[in-house]
Amino acid sequence: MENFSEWFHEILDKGDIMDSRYPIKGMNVWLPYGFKIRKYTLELLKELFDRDHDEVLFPLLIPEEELAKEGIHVKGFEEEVYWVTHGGSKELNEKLALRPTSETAIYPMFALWIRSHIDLPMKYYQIVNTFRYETKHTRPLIRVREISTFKEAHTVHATKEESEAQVEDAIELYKEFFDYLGIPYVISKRPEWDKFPGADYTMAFDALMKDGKTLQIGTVHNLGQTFAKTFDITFENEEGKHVYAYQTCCGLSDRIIASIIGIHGDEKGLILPPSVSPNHITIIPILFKEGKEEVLEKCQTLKEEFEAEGVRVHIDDRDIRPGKKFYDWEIKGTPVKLEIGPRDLKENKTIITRRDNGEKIELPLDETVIDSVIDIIEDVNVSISNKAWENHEDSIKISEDLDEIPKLIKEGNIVGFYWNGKEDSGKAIEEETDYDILGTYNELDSDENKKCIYSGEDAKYLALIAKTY
Ligand code: PR8
Repeated sequence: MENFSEWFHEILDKGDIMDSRYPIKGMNVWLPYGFKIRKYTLELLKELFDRDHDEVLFPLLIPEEELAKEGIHVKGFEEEVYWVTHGGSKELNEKLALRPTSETAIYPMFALWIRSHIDLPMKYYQIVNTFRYETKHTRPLIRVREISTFKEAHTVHATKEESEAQVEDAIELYKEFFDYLGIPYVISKRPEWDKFPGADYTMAFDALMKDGKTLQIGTVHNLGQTFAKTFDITFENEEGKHVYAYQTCCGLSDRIIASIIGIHGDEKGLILPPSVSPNHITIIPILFKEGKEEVLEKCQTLKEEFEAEGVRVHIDDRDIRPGKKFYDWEIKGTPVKLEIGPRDLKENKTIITRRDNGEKIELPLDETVIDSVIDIIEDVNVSISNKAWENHEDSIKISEDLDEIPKLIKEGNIVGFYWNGKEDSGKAIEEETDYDILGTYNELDSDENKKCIYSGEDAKYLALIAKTY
């Protein structure tokens, strides 16, 4: 894509998704169509979390004392915290932070709630806005200062093994979620210098956008006992001893919508996966003075028949040229357009246009049309996902030559390389290539006999490097 950034902004604007002219940098306004995509995305995610998590809602403000308690954590967020210092004209006795994330809001309460092993595991999630005074270049949905849709889950466990199993479960949950959206990803374990402040380790999902840059679209953190020790989260185990709990957390943001746009879209605009598209079908009536009533009536009956099958339908009956309607819904990425004019009514047919591949399909306008269109919508979901995964897999290259890495990344690839896992060689690889290590993809068996691309020592991992957002 020629100029991804320009294209992305144009889609946000013309697609009625987001207005980025709000007069605070990094804070944007959700527009009606974008808000609907957000709503359907959240519904899918909530369904997954609700299987074994409970939803809660914590306050936005965190007392300075709590935020500062966990040393490594606060250091990681120090430069990113917005502070509330006044109530009216009166200076507050204690500064209050706008949550950059909610560990230090939630964990003091966990300490009050958790008493015994029977209270565990405890699995909560909340969907809130968080605030981070990002110093890097801000971009709507991608890097914002108000993350308006932060989905964070926090879990507490009796044993280390259970917390590790929870990390795996959260990864499975994310996979299921991104699969609904047809978003391809790589999963890697972040290097020590890039893990979440306070975590034992961080697992991250990265998606490759059309400009060849990867976007971290979700993370799962094993927090070990670090926060439990800081916030005194203990429980009485089966032997009657008071011991510290183990914790995990995971988080997703508005970047989910950014990846839907940036992965599926094309030159003509958005291509929405039906799973989160506000309308699965947009009906475009072709209206002339003559036969107008009959056409609109047919559109309405069809809408009701589709809706009875759980299909989301919109009739675009605006008083403008059909060509303009086609153009608008192309930008908005509605999966299927269905047109009906007086002639179609007479001939008992309708034309369906698929947004993903532009295919036009003529269908008889009889009792078979509902099932036929539903099949097409399902096929769009699968095709979008397959196409995205094919592109993604074609863009992962393994290299055993350090000098070749920048060239491969410039061509839009994520590059796999062998690494001894040591920080000094990792940092040197980043410096020499001028790109970022995403993390380790998998651990190598010793009989694979691979050498570290930088040091020549025995490699321990296949790791990934890319141009990141
Ligand atoms: C946590 N605590 O906070 P995380 N704009 C848009 N998206 C962002 C931004 C930003 N400025 N910063 C981060 N993200 C843990 C887990 C509770 C939940 C997105 O983890 O700091 C990134 O996709 O890794 C990131 O992976 C996710 O939020 C979670 O943030």
